[in-house]
Amino acid sequence: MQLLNTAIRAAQKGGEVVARYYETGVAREVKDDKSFVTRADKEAEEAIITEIKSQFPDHGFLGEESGKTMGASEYTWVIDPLDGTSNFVNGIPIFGVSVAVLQQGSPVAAAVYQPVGNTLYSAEKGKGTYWNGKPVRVSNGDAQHAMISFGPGKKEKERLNRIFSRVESYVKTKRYLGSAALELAFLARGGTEGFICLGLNSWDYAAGVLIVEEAGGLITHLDGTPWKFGDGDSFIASNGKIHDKLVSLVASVKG
Ligand code: 2AM
Ligand code: CA
Repeated sequence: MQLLNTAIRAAQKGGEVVARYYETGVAREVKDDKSFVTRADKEAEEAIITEIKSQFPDHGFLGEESGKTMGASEYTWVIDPLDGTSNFVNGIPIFGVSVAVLQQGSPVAAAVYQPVGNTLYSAEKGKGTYWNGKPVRVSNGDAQHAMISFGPGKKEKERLNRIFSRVESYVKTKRYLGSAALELAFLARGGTEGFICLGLNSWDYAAGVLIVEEAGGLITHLDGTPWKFGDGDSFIASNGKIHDKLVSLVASVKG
């Protein structure tokens, strides 16, 4: 519980920083000013790490900004202070702060905080997923009525685009939302039915994957075999019900 509370508090502290930058920076002006985002990122990550260190001074860290610091303990905090950077600079409020803690390499507590709207998603291993403090589960929606979102594709943009087109006739709606952490959280609370991701960085999804699994969702490799944190940056996450459908759709698109 102390791990979860710290994850939540740290994500909210980071969120206060990025929200302040978001509100004071007119999107048009910050769009071409990379230093604005860098400052927001750095300051938010510092606020997050300060909060965690006040509770757990010997834990390790892996942050998008500060890189990896090994601690003396079995716990490592994986932090993305601003997930959805492109949305942030374009004045689109789909961005969040992602904080997860790994125990021996596996996420055990997680928080994803969306500052605009003050929305918190959290999960603790074996204890379920919470949306603003209320327990939530993945949806029971079938493929025909599904909304599926997609990660950025990293080095496999063309393949991702082909998959994006391929699912057209099998699902109701498709989205690139631009924040993997939030997309996993949206799936967990039943807002969407799936998230297909071909290459991310581990800080983008460390919190989100626990939030999905604790909400009853399923995450596998692209070929449908079991996936766990540390297995790599490409996976299919879903409500479980449409999982086989997504796996077969992805398989039908040649790499
Ligand atoms: P970021 O905002 O922290 O950069 C966008 O679809 C999602 O993918 C976000 O989670 C974003 O994180 C991440 N992302 C953006 N560009 C990326 C890249 N080149 N490689 C991996 N992940 C990326
Ligand atoms: Ca990110």
